[in-house]
Amino acid sequence: MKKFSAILLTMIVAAAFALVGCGSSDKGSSGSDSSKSIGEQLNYTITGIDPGAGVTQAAQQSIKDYGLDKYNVQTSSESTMMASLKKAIDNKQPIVITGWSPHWMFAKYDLKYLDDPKKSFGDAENIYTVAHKGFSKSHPNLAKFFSQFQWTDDDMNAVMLKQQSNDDALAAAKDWVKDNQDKVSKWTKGIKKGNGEEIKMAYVAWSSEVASTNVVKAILDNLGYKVTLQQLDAAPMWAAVAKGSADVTLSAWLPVTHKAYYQKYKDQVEKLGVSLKGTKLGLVVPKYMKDVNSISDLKK
Ligand code: PBE
Repeated sequence: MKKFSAILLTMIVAAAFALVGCGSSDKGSSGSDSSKSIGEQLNYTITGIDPGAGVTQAAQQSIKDYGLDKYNVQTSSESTMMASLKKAIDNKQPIVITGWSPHWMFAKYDLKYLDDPKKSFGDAENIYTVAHKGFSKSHPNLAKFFSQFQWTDDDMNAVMLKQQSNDDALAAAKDWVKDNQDKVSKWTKGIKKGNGEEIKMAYVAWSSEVASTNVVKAILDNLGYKVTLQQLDAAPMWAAVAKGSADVTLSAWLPVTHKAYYQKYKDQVEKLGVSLKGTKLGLVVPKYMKDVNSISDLKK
């Protein structure tokens, strides 16, 4: 009899443990478990993009600058990072990503940049149009166009949002070009029409660059040029422009983000202009992460 009650007691205790166990795993699947530290909740992971992106290097630098010793930057691609962000937001879970502006993420979600007093992510910078050296001599007309092509955050955001709802990035860009002829006519002022002349543009599959590159293709194709686009990772993209297998890129963030690439190739390339002023990079979190406002808060 004694033995039987001992078994019964064991069973009750086991059942109770099982219930508690269920309860805590429920907690894990929705919302954050606030008994854990911020680092534990994040699995010590900064969700990032491609290894060749400047923002990836800056995130790695921030780990050093702020002593986030246990953290890692998980590299993937922008689309994978954005899918992880969506999933975290759907479940109201904590996440920290490598963000930048302009980007459509800020129109779609309630997000905030983490303060970066140590400037691991640098200051505001510009997006440059960079060509293979000698381009402005061999293509003065197109070089003039590129020097005149400068737009704003709002313009780029409008194109990025159109491209979010249209899988055909070029069709979305053409749409925007059609509706913004006042702007286009300023960029094409004094530019001669092309005669099927070919130009190769290289870009990286970042939303900001997909937007600018397709808009320029739409405009120049309309003018009678034949623009071909080549999508590459950041390092081969810079190499392609340097060696001349691509003519031009609109994907050069300077002076900081692509500093290493520019230093490497500066004798083989030339700047044609600035297409957008005042960009920003940083670590970005959903606004519901109320206790995390600066990069050093990730240590909590
Ligand atoms: N980005 C978008 C790039 C430049 C353009 C911020 C992801 C980078 O980090 O290299």
